[in-house]
Amino acid sequence: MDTIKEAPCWLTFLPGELPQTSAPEETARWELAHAGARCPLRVDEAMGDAFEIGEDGAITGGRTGVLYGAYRLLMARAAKEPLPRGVQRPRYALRMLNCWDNAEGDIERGYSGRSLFFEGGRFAYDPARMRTLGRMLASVGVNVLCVNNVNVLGPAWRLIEDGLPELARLADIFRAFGVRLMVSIDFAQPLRHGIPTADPLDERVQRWWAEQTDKVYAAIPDLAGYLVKADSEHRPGPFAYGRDHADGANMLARALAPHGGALVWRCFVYNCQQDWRDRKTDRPMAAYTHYAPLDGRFDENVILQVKHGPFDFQVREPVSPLLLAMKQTRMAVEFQLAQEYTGHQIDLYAMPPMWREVFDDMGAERVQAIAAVGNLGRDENYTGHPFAAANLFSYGLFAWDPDAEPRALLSLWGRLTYPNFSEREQRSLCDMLMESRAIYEQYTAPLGLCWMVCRDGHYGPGPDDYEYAAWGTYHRADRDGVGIDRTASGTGYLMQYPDWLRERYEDAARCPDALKLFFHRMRYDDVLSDGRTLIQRIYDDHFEGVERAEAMAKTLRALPLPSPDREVALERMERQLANAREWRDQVNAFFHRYSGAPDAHGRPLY
Ligand code: GCV
Repeated sequence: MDTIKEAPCWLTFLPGELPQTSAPEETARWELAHAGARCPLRVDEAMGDAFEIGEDGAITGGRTGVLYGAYRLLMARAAKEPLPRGVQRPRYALRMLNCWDNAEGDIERGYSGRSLFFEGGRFAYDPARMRTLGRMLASVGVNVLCVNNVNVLGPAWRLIEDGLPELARLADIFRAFGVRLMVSIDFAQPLRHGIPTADPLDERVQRWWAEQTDKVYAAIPDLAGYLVKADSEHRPGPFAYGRDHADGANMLARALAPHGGALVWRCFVYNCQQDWRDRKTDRPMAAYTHYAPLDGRFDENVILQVKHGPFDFQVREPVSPLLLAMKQTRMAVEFQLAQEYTGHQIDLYAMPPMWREVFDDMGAERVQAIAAVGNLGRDENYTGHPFAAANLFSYGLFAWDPDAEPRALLSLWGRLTYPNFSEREQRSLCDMLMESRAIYEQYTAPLGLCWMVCRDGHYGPGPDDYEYAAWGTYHRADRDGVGIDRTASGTGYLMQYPDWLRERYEDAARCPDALKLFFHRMRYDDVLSDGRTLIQRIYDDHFEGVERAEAMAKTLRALPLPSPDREVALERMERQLANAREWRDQVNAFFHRYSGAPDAHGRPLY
């Protein structure tokens, strides 16, 4: 019998012993019985993921629905929250977690240790940790787990070939938690089999994918599908054969269709070999330019997965215009729980307030699925910083119900994770998380400017690190001003938006301050809505961001966090403070040297 030493993260409401079940409804029964809850279960297969908790505590639902119902009931009891009433149905059928784990055991943009799944080119996992992960995911409703990196590197291509028996064993473990596996595949995989091309319109290629996919489904009949990164950052794709992405995606989708699998095709496609001297190519325009004209050409089982902003998970971006453009295509929005540009799970950055903004602008009905890059790893607490688990927890519940309020999600996480806290302590933890993103934003790149991060690893400041590089990520700061005009008179990016968003951003004076430098080029002495000049606002934000981080550190020290969370969180907070000060001083010095403007309050500029 597998047991875990201590209930990790928010799973404090479950016993340490782990279920050894093989189907979700059995897991539901096991969890309820072991938690001492006498709740009858009624399985109504037609309900799928949905469930209803009756007045008498009976749970009715599909095979996965009863499992979600069981977890919600136990969570609500532990957090002393009212039980959800009426039928609870997830907004999206696919609530996906994309892990960027490499077969060699490292994780691309991973900040919680090595891979939970792989080591040395093969599967190497602790079955108890897999079951714990299954529990974590199912408890918040995540139902698809893509185990390997979208950059299919090293031996990862073998996963759907001789790696199938092992993949099938892993799928068995997760099946008990209603979690279906997905795999990232290499578009050029047929080239490994003596086929001289990966052209999606070539019959030999189509046949190879159809036959290989039959073998995959013979091993794992409920695989959720394939995830593909093509023609992006040097990955192979249909462009090499003069084909477009509808040709590429549909070819794979047709191999999956007989098995009910989804083909999830990422839209992170842009020119990563740009000349910084070129002022006409504007990277945020790329995804819309490639995909919007293809609307209506994708097969039913294709889902286009689009990053929430037009760049790449920056601290603040507007919603991607592509998400608003394709009305005849199934779409998924992609978030990144791994804090690549948002503090590496060292600095605090709770994401729900950002998701709320994206959904408020996009509208939940614009997408048919949701995905997030995972923040998991082999660290004892799974997410590096114990508070980074709040992002995984909240993501699952948000994917289930995108109308959820950020504060409610974070507060539920806090109450489940630290049941020893008083009401006051719960409130200060929640306040801290709720303002963590705003604080991080204040001490990093100003007002939606993006890309002032250190190029080597993406942690810490590097104001000019991306300025003369090939990635299409420029701020164009000089002695007069900073930013790129993305309106009709500039690059024209703004024209990719529907009218109501265009109107929000197009006038520099009325554009919200938070995105001012995303959309406009401004002079340092331009005056913002609050009467401050741009340069003074940059200085003020950076000083204030550090002061607020210091206040957060004080709050953290006063919380009765249990060990080892306390030691880990305090040590990371010291690193966050050092990082915040470095950002403040480098960004302020950078703009001071260009503008020559003193700080109105005489604070040190270097
Ligand atoms: C998986 C960014 C990251 C890459 C990542 C890529 C993507 O560019 O830095 O590590 O690659 O996004 O989302 O495909």
